[in-house]
Amino acid sequence: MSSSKLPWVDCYIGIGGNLGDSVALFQQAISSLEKVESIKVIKVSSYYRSSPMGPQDQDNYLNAVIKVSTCLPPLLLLEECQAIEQVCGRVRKAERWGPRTLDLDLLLYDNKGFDHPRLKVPHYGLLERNFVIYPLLELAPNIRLPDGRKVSELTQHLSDQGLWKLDR
Ligand code: A4P
Ligand code: MG
Repeated sequence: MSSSKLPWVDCYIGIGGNLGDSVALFQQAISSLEKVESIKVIKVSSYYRSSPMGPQDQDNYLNAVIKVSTCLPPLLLLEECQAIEQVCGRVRKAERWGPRTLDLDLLLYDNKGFDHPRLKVPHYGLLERNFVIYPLLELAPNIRLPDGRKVSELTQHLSDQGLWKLDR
């Protein structure tokens, strides 16, 4: 029975990668999300090429944001995302912010905040990363943080340097 399930809520997932065929891996990840019964993919932002944050001796990234609706609680949504990362060839290495095939970060879950050892929402890097904010605001220009602050106002001076929107 579905009575134990939560109501459907909107969530935003950041997607990034810089190893392998990133466009194909993004498509694979999006189709994998669509196949999960408790997740509906609502909209995908434009794809952006971005210069790497962290170690500079790695390729540019491809980034985008996916809006989903889900009845999964946050930790189960994270686990679905991590399972998809694995299927798409993600290997976790010791190097911080090193190259990766696919990274799925849970940016926002409904209008709620979570602080759990395995999950912090909003994602800790949300407001500082142009490769997250520009695609997010493309999907949801009026979105707010759980504390009510408007994301577009908090990031209005965030430069788009090192970020290139791709034609699709
Ligand atoms: N975790 C906690 N909160 C969250 C959340 N909101 N969403 C935990 C996802 N995971 C969350 O993540 C480490 C742990 O964070 C997880 O086990 C989960 O329980 P990870 O994906 O295993 O490792 P990571 O991604 O290497 O670490 P981190 O610090 O999350 O890195 P970021 O922030 O994902 O940054 N440059 C460009 N241009 N574009 C990029 O997309 N990405 C990174 C990685 C570096 N440089 C980049 C980009
Ligand atoms: Mg990550």
